[in-house]
Amino acid sequence: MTLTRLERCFARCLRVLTRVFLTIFSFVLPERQRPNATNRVSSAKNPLLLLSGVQLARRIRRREVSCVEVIQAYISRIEAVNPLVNAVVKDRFASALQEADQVDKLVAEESEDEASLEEKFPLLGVPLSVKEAIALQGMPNSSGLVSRRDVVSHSDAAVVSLLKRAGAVPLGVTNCSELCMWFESSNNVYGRSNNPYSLDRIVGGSSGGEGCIVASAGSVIGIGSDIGGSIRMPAFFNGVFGHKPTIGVVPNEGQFPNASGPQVDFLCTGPLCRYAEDLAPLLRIMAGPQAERLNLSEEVNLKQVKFYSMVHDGGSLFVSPVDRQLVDAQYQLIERLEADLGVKVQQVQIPEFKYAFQIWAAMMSSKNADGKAAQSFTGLMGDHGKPVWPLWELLKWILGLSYHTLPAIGLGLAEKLQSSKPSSDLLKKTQALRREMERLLGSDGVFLYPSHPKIAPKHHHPIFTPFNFIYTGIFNILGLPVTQCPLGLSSEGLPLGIQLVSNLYNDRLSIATARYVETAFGGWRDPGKA
Ligand SMILES: *[C@@H]1O[C@H](CO)[C@@H](O)[C@H](O)[C@H]1NC(C)=O
Ligand SMILES: *[C@@H]1O[C@H](CO)[C@@H](O)[C@H](O)[C@H]1NC(C)=O
Ligand SMILES: *[C@@H]1O[C@H](CO)[C@@H](O)[C@H](O)[C@H]1NC(C)=O
Ligand SMILES: CC(=O)N[C@H]1CO[C@H](CO)[C@@H](O)[C@@H]1O
Repeated sequence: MTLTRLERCFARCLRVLTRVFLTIFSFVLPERQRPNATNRVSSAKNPLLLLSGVQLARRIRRREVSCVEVIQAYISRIEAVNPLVNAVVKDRFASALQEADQVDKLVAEESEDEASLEEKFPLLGVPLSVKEAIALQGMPNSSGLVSRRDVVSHSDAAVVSLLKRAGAVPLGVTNCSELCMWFESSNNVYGRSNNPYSLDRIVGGSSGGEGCIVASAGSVIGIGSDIGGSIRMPAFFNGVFGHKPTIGVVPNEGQFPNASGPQVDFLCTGPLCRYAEDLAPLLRIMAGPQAERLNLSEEVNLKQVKFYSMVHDGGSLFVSPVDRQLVDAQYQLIERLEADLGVKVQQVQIPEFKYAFQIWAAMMSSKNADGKAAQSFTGLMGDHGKPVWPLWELLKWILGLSYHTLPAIGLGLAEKLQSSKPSSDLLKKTQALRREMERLLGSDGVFLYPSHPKIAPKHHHPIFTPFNFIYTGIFNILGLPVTQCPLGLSSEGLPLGIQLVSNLYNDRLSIATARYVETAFGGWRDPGKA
């Protein structure tokens, strides 16, 4: 498809308007008084906060530390950072401490050897945070929708019960964007979350509270969901690891909103974590019996992996250019890979990435094989009651009377304007991209691609760059597994990162690469020391 003149003009106007608005915005909407002088969270002092989930579980099993001590350290940390970042929106500290006590009793009475305890409870006693939209028994299940503010989960989502069974101890639930469809985590139920490295910046979305609390050292492992980058964007903006698994291996049951129609083929539930060594164990547990398809225990020899790299999408008119610092970091990574592993990273230019947004939009609004379309967004905004009328909500919003956020209203409007039938040209492009990526990645390829064109923007700014999510979103259409991996900090002390993509069911390749990158670039950095 060649872009029509109208689209081109629209994209250009949007860019000019963005600049004008951003300038005006910074005057009209000055940020509220900064809550502390450094504008970020303090550093994590308790050494228990600086161990991976796997290491914590090992120490608890060996009775080197009590689970109560670990959980208490995390509760204190959340109490210290949450007034600044507003990531945990409902806690269950008292229950978590009781469960920790039971863990300690179990370990004390356990007659079995350590190995069998590990086998049974690989995450014994490890603190866990959960995105509010994913059901955790006794916790709210509103997805930031005001009409659902009193809905309480009566059971656990599938992944939550798998992680609980593995021994993890949930601390509470974390903020997300309204109906999980925006990349700033702000809504009229819980307010807005702030980036731990710079409180005047976004945490991303929709699993923004997860990215934020994991990066703040208020949690070590967490659960998010991703239909356009909702795990990877928050992981990127907050400088932690986030993995979108191969489509279909991790169960999505028990979240609101859940996928419907064609979206079932794009929505993935997956882990966020501070330490790369937790990625594989988390994925193994979250995938349940499906984990067998991933051969996660198979040793990966990175010297035999074929690496490919693309530093930008080829110049889509809808998307911001990639920040120079991100491009530089990607080149540094290439150099390190070549020097350390003796591989040759091949630069590729796949033309279809330029049309990623058009492809994503067409696929999301198409019908699935049974001719079913997705549940309408305006219908979800009405919580399965009467669909809301977005233009009316916009008028109310201007008067300060709407219960909905501006991005949600905008998405509702966009849905009304969108044609529901993807052009045959876009379908062809989608197939071409799918074939090209599968051919390139084979059974031994990893593709490096920016996680997002911009480093964590200031609050409100994503409204002017709504299509930037497509750097992550395109991989939902392809179903491929992707690990977002931190790549150090920018000159302003904000996280840099990259997406590592591998072929279907080859999650172990992107995860093994993430472990290497963590060693080479230092992984997560304490925001208090940034
Ligand atoms: C969360 O909300 C959805 C939609 O109302 C509901 O179907 C689901 O049962 C709730 N989840 C739990 C576990 O309560
Ligand atoms: C999605 O939600 C609908 C309606 O609440 C429910 O019937 C269905 O079972 C849910 N599916 C999943 C996979 O949770
Ligand atoms: C997993 O291992 C089996 C047995 O070696 C092999 O047949 C299969 O292709 C492997 N799958 C992946 C995704 O590597
Ligand atoms: C900043 C903010 O609005 N925080 C809110 C987060 O959600 C909890 C629970 O509803 C509220 O008590 C906080 O005021």
